[in-house]
Amino acid sequence: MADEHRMTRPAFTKVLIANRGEIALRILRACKSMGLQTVVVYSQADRHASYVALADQAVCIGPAPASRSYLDQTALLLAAKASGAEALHPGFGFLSENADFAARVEQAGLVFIGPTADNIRAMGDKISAKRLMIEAGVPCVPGPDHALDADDQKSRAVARQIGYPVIIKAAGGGGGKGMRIVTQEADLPDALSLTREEARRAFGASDIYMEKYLAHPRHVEIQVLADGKGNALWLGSRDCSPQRRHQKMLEEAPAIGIAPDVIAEIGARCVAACERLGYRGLGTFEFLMEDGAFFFIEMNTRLQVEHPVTEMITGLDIVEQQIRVALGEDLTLRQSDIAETGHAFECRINAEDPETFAPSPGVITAWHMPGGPGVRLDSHAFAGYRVPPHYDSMIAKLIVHGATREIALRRLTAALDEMTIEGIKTNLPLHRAFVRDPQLIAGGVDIHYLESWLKQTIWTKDHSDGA
Ligand code: MV4
Repeated sequence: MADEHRMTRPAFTKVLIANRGEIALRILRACKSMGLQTVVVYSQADRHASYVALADQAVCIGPAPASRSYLDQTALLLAAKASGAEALHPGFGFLSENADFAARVEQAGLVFIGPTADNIRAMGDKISAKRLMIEAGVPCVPGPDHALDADDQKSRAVARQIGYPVIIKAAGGGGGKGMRIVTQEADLPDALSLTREEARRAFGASDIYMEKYLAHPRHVEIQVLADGKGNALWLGSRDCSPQRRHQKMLEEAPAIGIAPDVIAEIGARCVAACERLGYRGLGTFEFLMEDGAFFFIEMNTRLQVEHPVTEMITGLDIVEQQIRVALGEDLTLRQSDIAETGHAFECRINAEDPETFAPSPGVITAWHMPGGPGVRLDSHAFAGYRVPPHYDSMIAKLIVHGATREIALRRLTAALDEMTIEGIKTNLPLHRAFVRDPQLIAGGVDIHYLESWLKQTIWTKDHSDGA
């Protein structure tokens, strides 16, 4: 009887979208396709955003600064209560990987569309995450799976055993914050105390750990989906190596140059880790790949910016899948149902000066978007839209798919050339030049490639707007 009830009555019918911009619209679209009611929240700076008018309900949660709106937990919970929402989708960034917030949402009687607070907490501590991965047989970077001792002599022995260069990381860090490379023993004591102090200040916990430093890896990640009831799937690989200051610029799926049996083995290990953890929802296992070997570095417990490239090669709506497992549905998909077809790229289009990377907020005066087979554009922007200065500068994602990497890359190049955005500066000219780079075309560039290309290439002459 109870089971029958659960089958017929969904856990929620109204979703509050606790985010903004492109991803708020993406989540809104998924909710609408599932027949779910939608509530969007917005700051005063976002009141004219397109998705605010498209949602069933909209609630202003505060002034422009994120700390007083999208990061204001109490305001979000009040908006949920006032609007009658029964679930909350955090999107990415903001509160999406805040375990305490996930717990508060659940305590308020709402469904958090994401992993459990315990899942988030376990992966948020990079040392505990590494230990769990080792237990599940996921290959990790050489180095201990415990925090470094307060006695620096012991750390010196650890570093000698690993071999220089080593990297010191904060347990509470991730995404490039709180890490330091050490190339020789003489530099170790300062690196240890500086990273500890940074960790204490930034994350409130001074635990640090040590790994072998990999000098020229690619950033390869595995998308997973789990229902928290023992069913987990891996949804292919992505290569997100082209980045600047830990901001990804171009992503593709699948990651090329990896033997199918090698990536399938890594995928199976990620699935095993999810099953051991009782993981629920979407997740990403991040790896560094060097000389054909894989090394786990961290797990992201959220929907990611680059999820569309996975959607393009698998044919799945992974936001819908994420919402389905949050509804309490069992995964009915099997690993054998997951097929990767063709190749996909994503360019992150930012409102920024393409040479200085300074943000370029303001009114978009012209907006022409590309189309045609295999071309997808995820954006909340339009002609007349004012890009606010208060948030992340990403205003659009151009995603293309093709039967082969070559076809997809040609479609990407053509689509970038078709696109017009006027009134603000964007990184479109940079993308147009980068997709024409022979090394990028060849594929398999490492995580440092874009930054060195930027230093060495005079790209502005050839592919600027109107040139
Ligand atoms: C590393 C590494 C080299 N060796 N760990 C940067 C962000 C965080 N996710 C981990 N990071 C790195 N960890 C070892 N043992 C190099 C990086 C790194 C990086 C990783 C992925 C994508 C871009 C990066 C840029 C600089 C450094």
